[in-house]
Amino acid sequence: MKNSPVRNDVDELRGALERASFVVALTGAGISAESGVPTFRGSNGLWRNYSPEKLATPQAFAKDPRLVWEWYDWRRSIIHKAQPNPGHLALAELERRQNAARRDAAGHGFTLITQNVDGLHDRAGSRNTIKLHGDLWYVQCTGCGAVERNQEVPLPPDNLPPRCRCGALLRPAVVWFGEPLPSQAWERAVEASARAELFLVVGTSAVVYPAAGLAEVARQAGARLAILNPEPTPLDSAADWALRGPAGEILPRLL
Ligand code: BJW
Ligand code: ZN
Repeated sequence: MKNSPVRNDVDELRGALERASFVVALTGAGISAESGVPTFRGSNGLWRNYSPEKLATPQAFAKDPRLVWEWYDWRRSIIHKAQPNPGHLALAELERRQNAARRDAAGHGFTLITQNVDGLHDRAGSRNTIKLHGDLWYVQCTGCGAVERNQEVPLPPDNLPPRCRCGALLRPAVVWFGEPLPSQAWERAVEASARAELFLVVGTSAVVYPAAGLAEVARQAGARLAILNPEPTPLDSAADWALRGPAGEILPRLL
């Protein structure tokens, strides 16, 4: 626990951002909320009364692959129509500024780590993005393991669940509960977090691990921590700043 009270001061955080050589941002579903993409938790995260914890699992897919694909097809249809919002655009701009001003050996002054699978950071222009939970626009064969891009929206209803050329079921190339995160992405995320001077946690309930643990990795290594969220999160008490409000309003004010 920290001794100093958590601060809610955008101007002060902007100053810390300007001085930091290496900044990391961890984003969650909340950053895409203002683009019209439902978050996972909370009443608007529900789909046909199923909680994401019931659908985003290998067990749910094994039991009813069509149901799980219907959920993903619904989400893909929403995300396909969605546009990046000012929060996504501000993080892409922050990356350009940090990289122009200060570069590490690999040429980076900023790393974006996202739990999101929607691709909106890519579409906003972010380049150095680590995707911890995969990408909704790729499918993976449960038989031969082949991974390929698939942007068909909606998927043909008579072809749900979709199948690979080898005959086995295709699944979304995302990380479900109980599955390990992609090892290279995870290693890069830990390494970046441990090097961060300033660590921003944007639009995540911070209840899903190991992603939420990156904030603690950063803090233990000496980073200052800022939480941007309209609601309290379990990380707030360990943070230097907790800015309460929508990411699409706060992030542009930090630039
Ligand atoms: C706004 C806003 C606005 C709204 N602006 N903000 C330690 C302790 C306890 C449990 C575990 C642990 N370690 C591991 C576990 C188990 C489990 C877990 O964490 N469970 C907990 C839930 C209890 N973790 C796992 O299983 C992980 N795997 C693992 O640990 O593997 C170990 C292993 C090793 C070796 C072999 C085998 C296994 C995997 C986790 C995978 C999570 N997958 C999902 C689905 C991805 C695909 C898909 O999209 O369908 O990832 S679940 C879902 O939750 C999704 C998200 O990325 C993730 C996080 O959710 P997020 O982004 O935080 O969204 P919300 O909805 O929760 O929050 C939105 C926030 O936005 C809210 O706070 C709002 O207030 C805010 N907001 N408007 C800013 N305008
Ligand atoms: Zn196959």
